[in-house]
Amino acid sequence: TAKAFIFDLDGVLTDTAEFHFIAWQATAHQLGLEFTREDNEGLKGVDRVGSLQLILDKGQLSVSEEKFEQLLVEKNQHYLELINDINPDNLFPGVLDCFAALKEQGIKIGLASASKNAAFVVDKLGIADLFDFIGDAASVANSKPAPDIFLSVAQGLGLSPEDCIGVEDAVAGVTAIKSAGMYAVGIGEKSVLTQADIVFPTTGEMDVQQLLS
Ligand code: B16
Ligand code: MG
Repeated sequence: TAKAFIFDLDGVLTDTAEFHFIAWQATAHQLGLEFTREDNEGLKGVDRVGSLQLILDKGQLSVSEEKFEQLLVEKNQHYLELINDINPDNLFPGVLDCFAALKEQGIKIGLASASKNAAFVVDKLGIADLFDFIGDAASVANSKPAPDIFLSVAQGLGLSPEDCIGVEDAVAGVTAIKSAGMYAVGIGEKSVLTQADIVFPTTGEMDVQQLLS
């Protein structure tokens, strides 16, 4: 049976996607581009640089390297302002019960987010101390769908990938888990997360006992 659960952050433990959406939309509008909620769906699990590139590609726009960097900095400042007030109420229902159930059975808990703001966010959510290891998106070479972040967390936990269960809401994230050689739990729709070994509609509905048996 598994020795650790490694969680994605946005879309699994909390909904930061809404704040990313507001900030990216402001960036897009500033560039004279449209940015819809549907566009935002395509950015889930994609890192910051990749997200801006997708927005520019869709608008068939190219900017200088300096401008690109400036847009990234501005978007992140805006995003940080937007998430400044998040608190434990922003946790998805059932997350704390799930963590408690895992701890009770001696299962380790890791975090594998593509976000460079992940440590700040889990601190705001009041769950930072519950993790045995928090991955650092800034220190891995390749972002999701590459397995790097999940592998780095397994290593940080002192476990081999086969002993870990990854939990993800994004297609790129599920691919990352499978490439890492882990069992993949998808959160969302089965028809979308086709590579996942099992899918639950929400994190709160995830059956920890079933996954550990
Ligand atoms: P940042 P996750 C991802 O978080 C988000 O889903 C994605 O939309 C965002 O662009 C990415 O983090 C990078 O975030 O700009 O804060 O570094 O789902 O991997 O927890
Ligand atoms: Mg996610």
